[in-house]
Amino acid sequence: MNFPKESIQALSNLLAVPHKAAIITHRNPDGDALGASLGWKFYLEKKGCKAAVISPTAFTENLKWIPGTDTIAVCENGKGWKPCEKLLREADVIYCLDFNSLARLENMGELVTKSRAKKVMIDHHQQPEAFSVITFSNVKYCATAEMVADIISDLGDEDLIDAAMAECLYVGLATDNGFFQFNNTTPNAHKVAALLIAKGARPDYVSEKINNIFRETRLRFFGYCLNEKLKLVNDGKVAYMMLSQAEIKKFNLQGGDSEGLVNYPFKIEGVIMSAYFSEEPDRIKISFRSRGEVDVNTFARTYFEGGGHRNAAGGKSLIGMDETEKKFLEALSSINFN
Ligand SMILES: [Mn+2]
Repeated sequence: MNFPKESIQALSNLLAVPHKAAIITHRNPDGDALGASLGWKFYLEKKGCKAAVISPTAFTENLKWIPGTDTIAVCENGKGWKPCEKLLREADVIYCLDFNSLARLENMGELVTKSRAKKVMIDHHQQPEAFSVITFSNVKYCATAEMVADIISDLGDEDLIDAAMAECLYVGLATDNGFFQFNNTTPNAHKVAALLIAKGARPDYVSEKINNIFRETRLRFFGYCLNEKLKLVNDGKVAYMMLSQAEIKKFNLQGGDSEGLVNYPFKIEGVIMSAYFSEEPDRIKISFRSRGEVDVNTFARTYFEGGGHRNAAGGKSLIGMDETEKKFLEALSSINFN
């Protein structure tokens, strides 16, 4: 057993009666959010449930090949709101995957709060809110998809995992641990990977589909950022890049095109924290990454209205670029880099 017996028993009881399920994940869903949600959807369908995945915003092009993405109810700028609302209103159970704070749903959080449906949380982020009747929350997991696989095992249903499900879950697992490179790559992550590969997930295919699909202009944008925008401070321990709306526009970027850029500065020996700031019409969006003990979750929560994990977090700033840079540089003094 991977999870507390009582939680698995409660979920098992719930699944004993086929129900209408809505699976919702966080805004700007990543590989884990979509992979875990779709894997769980396929599983629920095998258990006789009617299951739909809801995304509170659009998702990036590079994830659209994942099996089942064409069935996702997507809300973007108010478009698609009605079908999502209907799914949430009519659901018997709402499964909340890869988030633990209703704020991560933007204005859809309210619909989840108001719904009469039972809520089940499956998530690996820190500091969960208490809104679910059954809660699977464990920060030791590198991915929600890894949790989903272990939950299915605990329920005694490994036999139900088919190739499509396995590949969805493998996407979530591999993207959240940087294809088994980050420090959240545990023996269990490999154990689950072994199971999923045995069930038909293709590691080479998933890696190609996720990692090697740049358009030429995107790679040139990365080149521009690294050549012209990268700054190193704190004795070369901290790297950051700040991109204005005009620069982003010049490269004709599409959603998700800056994804992964924040990790490149770690190629430089000695860098242990990296930040990427991109100016949007109403905010500056920030990604933080770190190595080892440097806690960007706390940093993002304290200074930039965000959060996430110790080594990967996001935030935002509503002041201008110059002020944001100044605030960032000052805030760095709160971190012990030794
Ligand atoms: Mn995740």
